[in-house]
Amino acid sequence: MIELYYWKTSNGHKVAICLEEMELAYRVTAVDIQKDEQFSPQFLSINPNNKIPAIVDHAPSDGLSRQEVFESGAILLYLAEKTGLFLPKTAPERMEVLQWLFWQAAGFGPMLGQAHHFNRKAPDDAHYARERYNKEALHLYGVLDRRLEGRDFVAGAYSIADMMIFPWVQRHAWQNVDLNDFPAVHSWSERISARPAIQKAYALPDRLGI
Ligand SMILES: N[C@@H](CCC(=O)N[C@@H](CS)C(=O)NCC(=O)O)C(=O)O
Repeated sequence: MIELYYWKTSNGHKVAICLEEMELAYRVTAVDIQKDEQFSPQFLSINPNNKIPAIVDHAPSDGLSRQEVFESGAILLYLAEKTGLFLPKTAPERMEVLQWLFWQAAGFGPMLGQAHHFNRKAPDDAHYARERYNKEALHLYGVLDRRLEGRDFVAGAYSIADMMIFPWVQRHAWQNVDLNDFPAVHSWSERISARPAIQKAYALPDRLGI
């Protein structure tokens, strides 16, 4: 059984999607980040960086009694290695997935997170920062759009790289991005939205009543 420490944000959705796609049994502990529950001593003992998502695997494959993992990219990689799913076993296909996974973790996620903040929360005089992150968002969507031209998924078959990137594209309006300007991203996003596991993952907040 896997315990998912979760809130209904893009980073939280990534792991819910992955667990649903892999059909793994899991239970959810909601960590309401609007109520600062990520700072509870119990949660900090799992993720000292006070951010969801995190997991505790109570039946790791190596026979240990538990394995804790934080950082969404590390969690998706852990689950892919545990199940042997959604990550090719050999190079160069494996490296292709991993480089797009890291691209999301190191660039697409953090930059778009700043765009969310400055577009939605910062005071009116934050013009410079807003411009900077909106411009960076357009650059990154351009990179993704060129990558997806003529491809169904980001790196070969549907993989943990797509699961990493998709929930942030779902929030394109918060980033002042019009998906009509990025047709390959748009059709990829529709292809992924149609997957039953995605629909189950996005129904999780309602299921939890949060
Ligand atoms: N790099 C981290 C980012 C996680 C993250 O930013 N989580 C946000 C919600 S989407 C959070 O928990 N914020 C609470 C806080 O910073 O106190 C990952 O990919 O897991």
